[in-house]
Amino acid sequence: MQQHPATIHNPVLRGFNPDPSILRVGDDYYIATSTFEWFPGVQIHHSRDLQNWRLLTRVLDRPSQLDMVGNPDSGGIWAPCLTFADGLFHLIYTDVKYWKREPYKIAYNYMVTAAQITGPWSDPVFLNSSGFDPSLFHDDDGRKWLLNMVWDHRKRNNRFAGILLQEYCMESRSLVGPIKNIFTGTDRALVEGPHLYKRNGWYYLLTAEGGTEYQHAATLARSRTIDGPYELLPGKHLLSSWGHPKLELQKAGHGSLVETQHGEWYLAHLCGRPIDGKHCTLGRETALQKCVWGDDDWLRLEQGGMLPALEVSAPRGLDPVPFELPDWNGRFDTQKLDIHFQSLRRPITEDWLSLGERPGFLRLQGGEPTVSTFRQSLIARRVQAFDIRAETSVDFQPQSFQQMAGLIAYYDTENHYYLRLSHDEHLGRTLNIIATDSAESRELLENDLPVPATGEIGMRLTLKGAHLQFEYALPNDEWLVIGPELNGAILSDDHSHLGFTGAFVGLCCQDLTGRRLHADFSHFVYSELPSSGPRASAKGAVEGEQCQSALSVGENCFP
Ligand code: 6LW
Repeated sequence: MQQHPATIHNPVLRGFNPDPSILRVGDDYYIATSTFEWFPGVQIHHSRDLQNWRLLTRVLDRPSQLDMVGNPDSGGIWAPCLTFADGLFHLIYTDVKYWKREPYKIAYNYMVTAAQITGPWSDPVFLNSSGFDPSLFHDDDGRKWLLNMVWDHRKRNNRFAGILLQEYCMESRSLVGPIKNIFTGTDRALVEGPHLYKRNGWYYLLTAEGGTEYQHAATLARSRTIDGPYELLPGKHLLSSWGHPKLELQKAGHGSLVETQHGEWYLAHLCGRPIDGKHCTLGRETALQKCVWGDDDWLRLEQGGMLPALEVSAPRGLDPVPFELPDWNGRFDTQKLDIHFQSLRRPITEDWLSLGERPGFLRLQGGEPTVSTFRQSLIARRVQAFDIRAETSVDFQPQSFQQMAGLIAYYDTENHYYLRLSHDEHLGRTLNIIATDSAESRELLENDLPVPATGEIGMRLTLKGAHLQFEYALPNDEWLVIGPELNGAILSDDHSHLGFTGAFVGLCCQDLTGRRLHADFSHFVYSELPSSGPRASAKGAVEGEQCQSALSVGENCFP
């Protein structure tokens, strides 16, 4: 018999998995996380013990549910809310069409439902667009309530103007009755991410505050009536890492609660692990904290205080249930893409990606350049460890400098590194690295590197903390370094602008002539290297010199 491990090791969902919405149905636990511009939308992980998690499914997988062509970077799916009632899973989410510039946001809130977590999920019901982070609360009298933050474009200092509450009618599939602002938050400000719970005659409102960076927090308030007034937890915040730069889990906040079969409570929450005190290449991740109810009917972290713990007591009475995870060898000799791959903004369809046209190869038809927010031919997977390697081999016969294919380390359209094979009028087939940093793109090698006119070219990249290096291999030859060591910290939420995703590695193909020339890839192997951890990569973090060791823009990251 297996020994009961006593701890949950955080983060439980490593790499870009923010805004967790946790749910238990019977003996099954689910966490839904935001996916932004990556398609399909809304990632769902599954567990039976809160310790072992597996990526189970993604919900919004057809254009009638989600069409993100043209959506901005870090737009798309923000903060889903997953609940279960009346035999149905309900998933509420925002599709953000515009967000970066003041003063407006364009954010549409929708609901989809399904009898099974793996679908099929319904087409969306439009809810409202008054603000983002919608969630649904099923009261014990059968009524349903929608909450969302309200965005006030008028006010310079408090655009996050509070949490709206309105009743949702299942029969008419629409919002009904008065709209009330039930909570305007604390002095941490920027209130968002509401979730409502009921226990012992109290309504508990859990919100996120402080913005989704280092000042982030989860705030708890309660009321005897659903529409308030809400009184604050003594100490205001259930969770925050702010002011404690030595903590491994930074940015702790935006969360949701679950009660186990045996009456224990856990908070699933957002966190970030900077590689150098500032930059989170793994994006915002999901961790769990155990919580306990006091005699005063307030919920607090089991460890006391509001700081997130790296190791947390596992639930009582739940035997560990590890999953047999499918082990893909990286070769494209299957008919189905590995679940970890996602595309940008549009679904994967045969008109740009095929596993069947050339058996044993993934074929990509050349699409738009890597800066496009429309139709890129790009598939990639999350980076989920600090030190990783990604390797491929590409068979590609470009006839024009406008045709390119290769291996990409991608944050968004403004920040990525791309080792591409292309064509030069004088040199024939050539390699170069295109660095796009803060929306400026340039070729890193002064002169393109010529390679033989035919044959597959091996490409790989190694990312260790903030150090990124590309290599290439000619047919039947060894790996050779290409280009300088690059600053991997640009592939983070914290580089040139606030971003919400995380680093990806993947394959892509462009044909700017419009002729849609294809490239064939024989494999894509992603591996996590040993000794991978922020402490290994960022000496400053161990010594608590996080801000000082940050690259260039460290100011204001800690109090
Ligand atoms: C999300 C908001 C937040 O909608 O960041 O961390 C936004 N919290 O609640 C994007 O994830």
